[in-house]
Amino acid sequence: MSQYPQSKFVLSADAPDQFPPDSGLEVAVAGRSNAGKSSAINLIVNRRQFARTSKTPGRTQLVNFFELRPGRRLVDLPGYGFARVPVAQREHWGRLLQTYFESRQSLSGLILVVDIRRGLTDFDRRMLAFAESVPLPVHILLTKADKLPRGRAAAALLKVRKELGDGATVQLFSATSREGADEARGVLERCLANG
Ligand SMILES: Nc1nc2c(ncn2[C@@H]2O[C@H](COP(=O)(O)OP(=O)(O)OP(=O)(O)O)[C@@H](O)[C@H]2O)c(=O)[nH]1
Ligand SMILES: [Mg+2]
Repeated sequence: MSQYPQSKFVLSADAPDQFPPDSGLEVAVAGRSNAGKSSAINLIVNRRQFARTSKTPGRTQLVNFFELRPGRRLVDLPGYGFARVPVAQREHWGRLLQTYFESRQSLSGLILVVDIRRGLTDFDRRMLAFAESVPLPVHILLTKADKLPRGRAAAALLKVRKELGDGATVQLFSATSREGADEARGVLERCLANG
């Protein structure tokens, strides 16, 4: 059963004036296109195809708001770094994300989803710097951990942890093997507990 029986999709926004009321608290999920953001949300909420996943990068092109329970939300952000998107659209997403991060009062944490086989990319580092400037607590899900042997997954975790220092927390995660779901839920709930 879902840990969030009251969870439901709220709306998809293509412009800031479509965002739902900025009250309560919410945690945003960001990351490169195709990293596994929507899959991570589905495992955390424990509902299949709650957030839509796809093999085609760039699937989530809107800011999708989900309510976990009254006044507590999870936000699926459009993936960044997908090259085959027209420049105009990429700029539109960029502005949308920037407005979201700069104006959203209820934003209380960021979950950054990173494909463990790629590690942190420059896009991710930019996102981390941005979160630090807000400031916003960041938790990284090194996802698709099922794709690596245990030893290499552990080494990847150490490497990212070293690079981050105290700047953010990081864990192994897999939407396929369900590894790390409880840990991620714990971090999410701590972010949603204050206020
Ligand atoms: N093996 C494995 N595959 C995964 C995992 N998480 C996601 N995938 C696959 O990776 C692809 C992309 O997953 P999504 O969750 O749609 O990724 P996303 O980050 O939401 O992508 P965009 O919304 O397009 O930016 C899909 O084919 C998923 O099935 C995982 O933990 N393990
Ligand atoms: Mg997605």
